[in-house]
Formats: sequence, C-alpha cells, structure tokens
Amino acid sequence: MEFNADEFKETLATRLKWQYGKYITQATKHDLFDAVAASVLEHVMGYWMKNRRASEKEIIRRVYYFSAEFLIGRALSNNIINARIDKGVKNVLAEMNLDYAEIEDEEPDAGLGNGGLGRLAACFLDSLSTLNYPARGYGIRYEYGMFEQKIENGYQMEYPDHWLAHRDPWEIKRSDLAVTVRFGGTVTSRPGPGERIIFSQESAERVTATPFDVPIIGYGTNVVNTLRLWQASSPDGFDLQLFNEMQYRHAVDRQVDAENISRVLYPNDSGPSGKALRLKQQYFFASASLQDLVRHYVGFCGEDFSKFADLHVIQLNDTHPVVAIPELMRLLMDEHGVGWDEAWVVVTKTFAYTNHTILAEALEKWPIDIFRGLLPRIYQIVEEINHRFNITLREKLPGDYQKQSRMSIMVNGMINMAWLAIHACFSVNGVAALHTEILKKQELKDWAELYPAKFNNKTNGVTQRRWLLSSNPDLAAFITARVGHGWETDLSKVKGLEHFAEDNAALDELISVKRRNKERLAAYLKATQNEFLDIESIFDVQIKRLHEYKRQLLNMLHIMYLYDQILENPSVVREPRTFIFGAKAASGYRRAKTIIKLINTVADRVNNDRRVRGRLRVVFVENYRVSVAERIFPAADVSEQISTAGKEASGTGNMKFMMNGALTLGTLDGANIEIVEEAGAENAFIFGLKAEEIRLIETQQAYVSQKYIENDSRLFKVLEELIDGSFDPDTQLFRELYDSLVYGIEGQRADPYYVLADFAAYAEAQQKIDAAYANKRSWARKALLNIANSGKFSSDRTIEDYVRDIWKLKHISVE
Ligand code: 26Q
Repeated sequence: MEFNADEFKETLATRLKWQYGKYITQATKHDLFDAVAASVLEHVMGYWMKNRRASEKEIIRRVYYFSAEFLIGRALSNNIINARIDKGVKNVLAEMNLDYAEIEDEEPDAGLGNGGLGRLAACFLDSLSTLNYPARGYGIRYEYGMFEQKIENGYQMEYPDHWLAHRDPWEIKRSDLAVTVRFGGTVTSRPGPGERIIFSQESAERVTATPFDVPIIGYGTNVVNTLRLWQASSPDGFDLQLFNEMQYRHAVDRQVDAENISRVLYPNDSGPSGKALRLKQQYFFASASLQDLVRHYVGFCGEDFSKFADLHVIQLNDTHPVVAIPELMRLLMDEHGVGWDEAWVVVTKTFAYTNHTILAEALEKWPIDIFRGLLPRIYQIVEEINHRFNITLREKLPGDYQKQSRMSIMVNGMINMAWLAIHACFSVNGVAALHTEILKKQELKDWAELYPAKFNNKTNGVTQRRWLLSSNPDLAAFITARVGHGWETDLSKVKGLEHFAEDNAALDELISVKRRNKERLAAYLKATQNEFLDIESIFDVQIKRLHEYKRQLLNMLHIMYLYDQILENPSVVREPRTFIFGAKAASGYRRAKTIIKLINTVADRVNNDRRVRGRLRVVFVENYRVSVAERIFPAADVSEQISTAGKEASGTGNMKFMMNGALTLGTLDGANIEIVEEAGAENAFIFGLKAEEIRLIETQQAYVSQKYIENDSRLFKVLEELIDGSFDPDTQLFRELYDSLVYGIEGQRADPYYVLADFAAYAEAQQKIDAAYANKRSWARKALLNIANSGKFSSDRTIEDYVRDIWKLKHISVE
C-alpha cells in the first residue's frame, strides 16, 4: 500500500483529537507515540483485516506457536520497517518538527518473556509473516512483564513492570471471542449414548479468557499474522451481596483471584517453581487457545475431526504449554463425543515439541496433588495416557523395570511434562546441533531409542530485520552498498561481503561504522546512568540472563586478575578494555544476585582507581532488555559466550553479535560450534573444556578443583580477594561464591561449572584478543568475515527448516 503523507498526518491528528482531545501542539511525547502507532496500525489494518477475513472464509493448514513467553520488545520501528513506510513516517514527522527518536523512546518494551526462549518466539513470528506462512502465536497477556531492575548499592532490586500503564496501541481486544476456562471442582460421570460416558466438572472455578490480538507484520509482504494473547478475568464480577455487607475486600476476591492468572510473568528461567499459579497460567492459555481452534474448526468441518491434524500443527515452546495435550483430548472426548482412540490419533498428529534446556532441574514436573486439585479432569486423562503408555512400555522393554519406571509419565508423585510431550508429539527437536546430540545420546537417550524418528534438530536463528536492519542502520547501509538489497529477506546474500575482506577502504569504513555505534552507546549510557565509556577501548560484552552455567563469574575473576596485573606492572601495554555486563537474576536465585553485587563492587573499585584509568573499565547496564540490547549489539567488539560446555542449549545473543561484527570469545557450546564453523576458527577465540571432556570427568567423578588453585597463582590471588576485604570490607559478602568454587556447598561439589578449570584457557584467549585488536584492519577483516558468514543464523532459515520437516505449510498470498 502506498504511503500517503497527508493521510498519515490526518490520522495522527484525528487520533489525538478523539483519544486525548488535544491539538498536536498540546500533545505530550507519549500522546504522540500513541498517535503515531495508531496511524501506523491504521496503515496496515486493511491487510490485517484481509488476512483475518481469509481465515474466516476458508480453513487452511496453519502453525500455532504455543508459548508462555513472547519477548517482543518495542514494535514501532519494527512495524514501520516491515510495512516499508519507515522513510515516509520519518519524513512526515520531520516536516512536523517532531523528533522520531524521542517518540520511539516513549514506547515501553513488551517484556513478556525471560530471555532466549521468549525472544526466539518473537523472532519466529517475524520470520513467519515475512516468509508468507500462515501462523498464529498463542500466549498470555501478562499485565506485568519481566520486572524492572534497578541497582541500589550494587544490589539488584526488582520493581513491577507496568508496561500497560498507558494502554498498548497495537492490541485489539476481541471480547466476542472470549471463552471460559475451568479450575478445580469435582469430576462426575454419567452414562451417555451407546458406550459413552459423559464427564463434567462440577462446582469448578470459572475464569473468562479474553483474547487481545497484536498484528505481526511481514517485511515487504501483505501478510499480517496475529499474536493472540489471553487475559484472565472473572465472569461473575464483584460480589454485590458482600459489598453491601461492607465486606469490601471479600467482595472482589473472586475477581482478583481470576485476574491474578494473567497478572505477572514468572521471572524465573531455571528450576520449575512448582507453584500452583504457574500451572494455572499454563492451563489457562493452553485451554483458551485450543477452545479457540476447536470452535473455528467445528464451524467449518462440524463434529468430524478427521481433518483436524491436517489443518493444525501446534508447536509447543518447551514444556510450559504441554498441558495442552490432555486438554485437546478432553475437548474432543468430553465436549465433542470423540472416542479415546480417535482423539489420540488427532492429538499425536497435531503436536510437536521443542526442548530448550539440558539442565535436568529445569524440566518441568508437577506434584500430582497440585495437578489433580487444580485440573481434576485433565488429571484423569493424563493418568489414562500414562496407563496405556506403561502397557506398551512393558511390551517393548520386558523385564527392564528400571527403564520402565524412569520413563513413566507419572512416578514418585510427580507428573513429568517432558515425558508427556515426547510420548504424544510427532516431533521432538533441540535448538542447536550439539544440544540435539546431547538430548539423543544422554538426557533423552531412552526416548530417542523408543522413538528415533521423532528426534530432530532445528538450530535457532534471529531476525535480521530487528537485529541488524533496524538496530544497526549504518551497518545495514554498509552491507547494502556492497551486496545490494535482498539480504533483508535472504541473509545468505551477505556472503558477498567476503569480496571486500582485502579491501582496505571497506575495512576502514567498517571500523568507522563500529565507532559510531560505540559513540551512540556511550551517549546512551552517559544519559541514562551517567557512565563514561572510552570509545578507543575494546567493548567486551556479556549480556544475557545471570546464571552460574553462563559463567559471568569466570569473566569477573579474569577482570580481577587484569586489574591486579595492571597495578603490578603498569608498563605492560594493553589495549584498553571496557567490560560491559547486562543481566537480570531470577528473584529467588541468591547466588546469581551475589554475582551481580560482585560485578558492581568490582566496577566501583576499578572505575574509581586512577592507576587503571584509560585501560580498564567495568560497566553494568541496568535493566537489560530488548530495547537496550538493540543499542548494545551494534557497539560490541567481543561477544562473551563462555558457558560451561554442554550446558547452553543454543544461545541466540551469540548470533546477534556475529551479525553485528563482534568476534566470539566462546566455548564449544550450543550454537557457538556452528557459529565458528561458519565464521572460521581463525575469526573467533575458542577456549576451554569441551562437552565430551566434561562428560568424561563427570562419569569418572574425576574433577579436582583444588589442583587449579594450587598450580595457578593468579587464580589463588583472585579467589582470596573475594574474601579478604580487597573489594569490600565485608568479608562475608562473597564468601558464598568463594566456598562454592573452592569447597562446594549445599550438596554440590566444588566448582560445579568448571570456572577454575577453564580460567587459564580463558585468560589466554583474552590475551590473544588483546594482541589481535592491536591490528585494527586485521580485526575489522575478522569482523567482516563474521558478518559475511552469519547467513545461517537468520530465523528465516530456521523457519524454513521447521516448515520443511515439521509444519509442512503452504505459502499464503493476500491481495
Ligand atoms: C519453568 C517453570 C516455572 C517457571 C519458569 C520456567 C521457565 C521459564 C523460562 C523455564 C525456562 C525458561 C526459559 C528458558 C530459556 O530461555 N532457554 C533458552 O532458550 C533459548 C532459545 O532456544 C536458547 O538459545 C538458550 O540456550 C536457552 O537457555
């Protein structure tokens, strides 16, 4: 659709008039953001409506991405770029003397996710629309997203993220599509027609699920798919009786209880919390989404469900939505009279499951009593699935009682959601080659033997539209000037940059692009947290959730060592370095929070020590989130990907760094392996124990952390500094970190993540970086080759892999 500047201006003015009763001159920045967003939405609304009408007229095969998290971030820039109206909108605003950057900055992040898994879901939606595939995301409209992090006295403090305080201009409430979800109560059964037994859930708590639709605009196509997020409310409103009896608090109890289901994202990306509310969230959105699909299907095909699996493929984003499996059984059997066997065929042809973690403690298990109390009918169905599965297990593994019990979906009072998923889904995938291999050979070995054909790999990817075109316009222009357009929707085209690897003019321009991005980041951090950054220094960046396995602590111990070294021998010439961290710790993860305190404590000391000025700085970026990531990736020189080998399923930040010309400093873990394979080992800095080596040490229980301390005086020194008051007079502050590395605490052995074992290799790799950066052109050449070989890591490639192997979708076209 052609962009019409006058129409856009008029829409903008109209929105300000009817929404705020203001002239443009009276509008606040936020009013302006809202009006601009509304005008952008108006521009694409015609397409969105056509997409919706098409899906109402005809039922076609579609993928439904079920995810408890969609980490969208901001939408304005992304939407105007994808709708190809960015130049038009920016020109209009400039004509009106409005500052686009300021307006853009008014939009709160839609932080409806913890990290990688949620952001992956968002990248996938962008690619699906861009590649013209029929798709819909289903999730929860959290009233509060990922908490806002403030650093107070070096400690992480958490504040609610009220991102909807000003309403969201992108969403449309669809009250006409609300459904009811039931919790608790008791299951009763009575004989129905023929052999049938009719089950019903009596005196259950009823919760209304209302969908809010958000448009997902493809880049340069007419396809606008939908992200449908459910909000919970009470169908009963408040209790007038109680209110009249002056029981004001109790009068709203039911309302509050229901609304709590979609109140807040669980800010926890590690061990399952085992909290009933979390299970309620999962069932709430799984049930609502399936009711939505079944209702639509019945409208076309009636009660004949033989075509359901041809028309739906549901991708389960980790175990969080796996309760959808028994819920679809329930809907088919209890609400539509389908028999068990027929329903099971539908279910097992419809669902596919993605695993995002190797950490055993993160696989979700629900205590049976919580599960049964909350979802009594679903519990019966899971029990029956398990019963039938156990019969086939006994047939297939006669006598192997250990394995039968290991694989049982219900055992020791727990329901194992991953086992339920693997048993019921037709596809089970990991998210990077190494990850999938580890699943098949170790973590899920029993299952890969039972169902070998289900297992497959889908290496993650990220959308270059957000992570390059939108966030790094200078680099985008650099690329386009050399390989032309086309890479925006086919990232393999950046390969053409390789021709410029020996072109000094190109390399110098790449250096100045990076420099400008560093200046921009420096200006932002100066403005937001009064932080001074040295543009001449190497920007060495680790931005990701705080986790022991991601080893921010390894990075820190090395920084402490560098600090000592510079103090000891100031004449050692070094490239100046700025270590940048961004990380949120799960609220209940004490050790992760202590590591944040350590980073800030060391930063305080180092940054205020004249003796290392101009050589070493440490910066902790507060409240790391998508919109901040968009400023950091373009400015990075070094990408820290230093997880314990075998622990990081894939990583996706590593891919964003690569696209933006940062060099990877990493272990052979997750997608790092594939990144180095593409970039060339000479263009990355790889160090440390390999997954196989660690595996061997673990099976032999052969790890002796003590020898690393004894044989490395550097290590000995920095470890002592954790507890001798060097950085903080309170010698107990970091005692826990020390003890966990040196002695082992809380039932763990010493150094469970091999920080000490990898320290020397890490320090050596850092030294190589120091030496390599001295030659600016040679460094730029490596950066260029990273960009040129990042094609594989577009989520467009990932989506094509899913479509070909799992989803089997046909392209759609919209007039
Ligand atoms: C589970 C139960 C209860 C509460 C919370 C959770 C929960 C929530 C989020 C568990 C895990 C997560 C998120 C996991 C995650 O982000 N995993 C990352 O997924 C990325 C995309 O595949 C990978 O690149 C990362 O390697 C992986 O860590």
